[in-house]
Amino acid sequence: MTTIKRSDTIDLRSDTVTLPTEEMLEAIRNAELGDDVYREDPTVNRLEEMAAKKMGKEAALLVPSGTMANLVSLMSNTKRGDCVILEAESHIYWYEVGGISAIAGLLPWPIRGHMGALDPRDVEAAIRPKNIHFPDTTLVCIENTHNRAGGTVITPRQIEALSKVTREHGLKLYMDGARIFNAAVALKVDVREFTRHVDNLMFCLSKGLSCPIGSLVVGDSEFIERARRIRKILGGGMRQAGIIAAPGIIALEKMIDRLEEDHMNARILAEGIAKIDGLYVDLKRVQTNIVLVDVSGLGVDANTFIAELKKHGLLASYHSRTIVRMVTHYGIVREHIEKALTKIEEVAKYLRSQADS
Ligand code: TLP
Repeated sequence: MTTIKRSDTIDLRSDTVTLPTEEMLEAIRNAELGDDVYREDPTVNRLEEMAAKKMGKEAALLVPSGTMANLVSLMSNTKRGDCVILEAESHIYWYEVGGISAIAGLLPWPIRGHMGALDPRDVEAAIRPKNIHFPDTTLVCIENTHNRAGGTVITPRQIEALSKVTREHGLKLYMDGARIFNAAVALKVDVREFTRHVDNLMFCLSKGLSCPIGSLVVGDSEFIERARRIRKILGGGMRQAGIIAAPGIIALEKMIDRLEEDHMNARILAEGIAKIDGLYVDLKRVQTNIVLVDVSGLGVDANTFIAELKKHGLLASYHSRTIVRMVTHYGIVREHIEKALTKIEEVAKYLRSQADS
């Protein structure tokens, strides 16, 4: 049984809007609890063990959000003042309120990737040599799937190529794997194909996997011990966190394979939009559950288009001046996609008529 919002509005702003399943709510109610700062919450311990095993790493740590997972990981992989190479459109660089500098005290060194993927040669060229003037470059971050690139998958082979460079130069390789299961489902491979070449990573429970809260930081035991202390410094040490972990266990057991449905819906949505006059979708980028729609052909900006969609009961989010983002997720079924396409078509027609008059 599923819990779906009783509303006619179709919400494609993000997969973060998903609601927990009935089974998750039941699991929260029945979870065995303890104080997790003392490491005595059996449900949290179980989820962390499951997550580590699934990712092929030694240990894992539950944190409240993806943003905290990235911050804890940045701080656990570096020392203050270090230089961190990351993709110029990455979530860490764009959407985390500058925590990388404001809290972790790091110098972000952005490099533009191709469809979200960093070129190992660009990374190698960006590593600062030992020099009195330069900070130490100690970490490279990748994002998989890549949100702003349109949910694109960074392949295991691309990660392996990057890891050769990071290993050669003694740097750590970290993956913001907020949507790593979308990547695994898209390529139909075990998630460990993506994790084996990185030193550590995080993934989110609260996006496509539909949990209300939670992300996991995963890596070797020493790294996770550091991460546990840093989580505490940041105020993220939680007590009876089993109420967060319980739905997380269900997510790992039951919500991964169904991501395929979100990917199929995104594809149908993207192909439908691509046929509408004045709208453009780069279909190569539609590899998982995100669709980026360029509305510049209608002569309007993204905010105008989003406001019109809203009047028709369809919610989408802002990506950039002329690009609108739509994300498919649990709770959105094929019928919603058909309805969404009708609404988008109506809005496009209206805006075209406005441009002509
Ligand atoms: N992304 C959200 C917004 O913050 C943009 C979204 O709607 O897509 N890494 C990646 C790749 C993410 O997409 C997000 C959330 C995070 C980290 C942060 O996770 P939370 O929202 O749990 O802090």
